[in-house]
Amino acid sequence: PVATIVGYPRIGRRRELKKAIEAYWAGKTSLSELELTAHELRNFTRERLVELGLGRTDASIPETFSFYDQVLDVTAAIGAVPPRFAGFEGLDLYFTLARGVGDIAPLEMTKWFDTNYHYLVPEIGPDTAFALSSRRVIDQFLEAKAAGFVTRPTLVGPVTYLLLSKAAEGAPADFNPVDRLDDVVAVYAQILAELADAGAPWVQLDEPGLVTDNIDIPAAAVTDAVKRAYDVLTSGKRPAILVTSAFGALRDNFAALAASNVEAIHVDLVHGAQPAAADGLATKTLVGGVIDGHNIWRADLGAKFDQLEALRALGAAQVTAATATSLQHVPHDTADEKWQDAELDANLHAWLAFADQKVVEVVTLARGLVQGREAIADEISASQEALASRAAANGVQVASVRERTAALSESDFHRGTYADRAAAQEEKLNLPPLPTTTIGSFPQTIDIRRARAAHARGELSTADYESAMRDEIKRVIELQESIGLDVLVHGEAERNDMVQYFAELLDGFAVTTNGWVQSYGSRCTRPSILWGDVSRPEPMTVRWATYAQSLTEKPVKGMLTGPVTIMAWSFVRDDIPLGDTANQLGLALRDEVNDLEAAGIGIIQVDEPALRELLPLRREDQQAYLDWSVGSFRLSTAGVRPETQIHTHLCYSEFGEVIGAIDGLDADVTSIEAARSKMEIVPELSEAGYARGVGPGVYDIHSPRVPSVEEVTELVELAADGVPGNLLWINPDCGLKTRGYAETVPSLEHLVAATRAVREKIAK
Ligand code: THG
Ligand code: ZN
Repeated sequence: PVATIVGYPRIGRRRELKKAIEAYWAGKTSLSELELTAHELRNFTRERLVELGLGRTDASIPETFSFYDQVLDVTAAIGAVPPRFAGFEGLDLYFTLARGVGDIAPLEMTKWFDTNYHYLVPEIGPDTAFALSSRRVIDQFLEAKAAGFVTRPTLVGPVTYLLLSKAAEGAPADFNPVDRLDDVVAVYAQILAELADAGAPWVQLDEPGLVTDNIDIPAAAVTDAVKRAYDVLTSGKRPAILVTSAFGALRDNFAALAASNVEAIHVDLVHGAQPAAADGLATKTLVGGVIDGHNIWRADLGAKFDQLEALRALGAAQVTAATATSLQHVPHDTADEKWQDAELDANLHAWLAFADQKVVEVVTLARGLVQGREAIADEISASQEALASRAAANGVQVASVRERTAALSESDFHRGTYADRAAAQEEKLNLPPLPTTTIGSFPQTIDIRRARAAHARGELSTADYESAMRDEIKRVIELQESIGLDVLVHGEAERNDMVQYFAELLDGFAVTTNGWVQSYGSRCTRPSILWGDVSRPEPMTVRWATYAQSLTEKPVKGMLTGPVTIMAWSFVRDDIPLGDTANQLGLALRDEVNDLEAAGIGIIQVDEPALRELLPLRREDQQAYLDWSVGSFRLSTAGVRPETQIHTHLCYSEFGEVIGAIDGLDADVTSIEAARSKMEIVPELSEAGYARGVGPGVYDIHSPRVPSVEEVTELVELAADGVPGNLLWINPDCGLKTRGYAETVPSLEHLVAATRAVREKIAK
């Protein structure tokens, strides 16, 4: 095939798969109904891809359906099931691996490269037994064949699979999952043989793991693993093999693959430079990943075609066109969107490319490769005109925003010394030792969701909606007072999603109606689209915060989402440096922070749960990222007086590379996840030089379990051992939005009781 894609969204244009899976989990439908929906969705997808221009019978359509996750699919296929799941079978085993049941913990979930997709981490030990255990990949090829398609079965490749695995509990300290490569490859070889028997002309093995810097394994060992794996896989009965990369350059692994007997190598020319010529290419197909599968912008087809022509100079037998990554990271189709503002609607439809538009781009480039550049001259001009219109459009470059960022100076990023701030804050806030608080959100009840949905449909007036939200805020304030918390929150009833809420209120953003992207399993988000220069037309949170503050004598925290997190969970611009957008957002939030302060809010929290998420994959790129990301946070918070206390919240317990950056944020108080790791983070933070307020989470909100007073006391004492009393805050791990009141109230009561007990002990 001359045109192909690495992968396609599988959740369905209207999230059909999500709904079918959740109905099955809820016991509302049978397994056969779920299988039928999935079958129909797969055939619909194949038909749609043919309609968009991919070949029906030339193996250009990749089979990238998954019921939950592509890494879990391999775990199921090779039977790499940890012993605690013994007794489960088939799809029930599959979903139990993903979700756990009772005391059986699910596989851990973690981010897939630098996307917002999360995969399930395999647990591999020296004794893990591997055997072909699920034939879904073969069955789906046959299903396609029965419907008149010849498609390309796809699996996460063996090297990436093991690089993404963690050592099973009890494995020796020097064990690495990659040690099991030969055993895993043996099962892959069996799958390839069965695919060949089924008549598959091609198979795709995704090896994005080859582009990243690995902490545990030197690059040379990874390249050795590539050689070993593909030596074995190319020696047996098999379809032709396409190895895909994605998310960066293959570096030395490119030469290793070129020297191997695989038939085709995919290179990501969006996130990595063109590889150097290598021995062995003369017999291979080079698949040029030129269309970005990770953003939503329409491409300059002329520039992309240039890249493909440059690739031809490497002397491969054939060069073809493809996406740089799977399209699973973008929504289905811009045709499903209609923006209220007519000018914005016309603009975005001309500028954006979701998955379906990107398939058409690839198909167009492929036609150029076959018929010559002239044959696609019209499409190239149209794409360039769209880009020119975007560059010149209202709102893309806003002079007043540019003037403000250009005028920034070093002092805009700095507050006074922490010692001065701490003294001023102590005098102003007059809090007890070990102050108690929560991270910000309270449970989003069904009534709140209903009110928001009714308001969105126009069935509930804005006045009635706002009054319902004010009632909820009042209830949450009274509840926190009765529980005895020291620093209160308004509970965020008025917010749908912590990023979308701000995207709707800031200039420069658009939100979508159907632009769902899978986050993990059946869960999706609708990333906002950052298309123009960002500014804040008017205050966003001030009236909610001041209303809440008017109801209580205790301090109410102002709650904002930080610039890095807003960017991490949106589709960002590709026409200006990320750091420029970060500063625009930093200034917009700074205005909000300053307005909150002026309105009498003495504590303001700016959450950055995604600070670590956006960290680049390559070490050489990380420092520059940390500089602008930390800078934008400081910009947003450095405009306040010393007595105004700045908090931040981070959502993860392993800081790794970003621990220094946390200190760099210069927040007065940092709350972090710590309950599950038994406060390990407390000494790590102080070793890294952090010596300001810290709120290590003392109860795990990710579980519905109510922790006992004793349990919480133990964690509070542990934390108190590592942090001076005047710096320690007591709070749950994370926001309470996803919990119910039934667990939330007793858990917080236990938190307050435990804190009081420890305070008394310390006083003695
Ligand atoms: N907001 C945004 N992006 C995010 C998160 C977020 N990305 C990373 C992280 N959090 C992902 N975690 C989740 C958790 C829950 C859900 C999605 C991603 C979720 N989604 C609902 C669903 O799929 O049913 C839909 C939510 C909605 O209606 O908006 O539950 O917090 N922006
Ligand atoms: Zn959190």
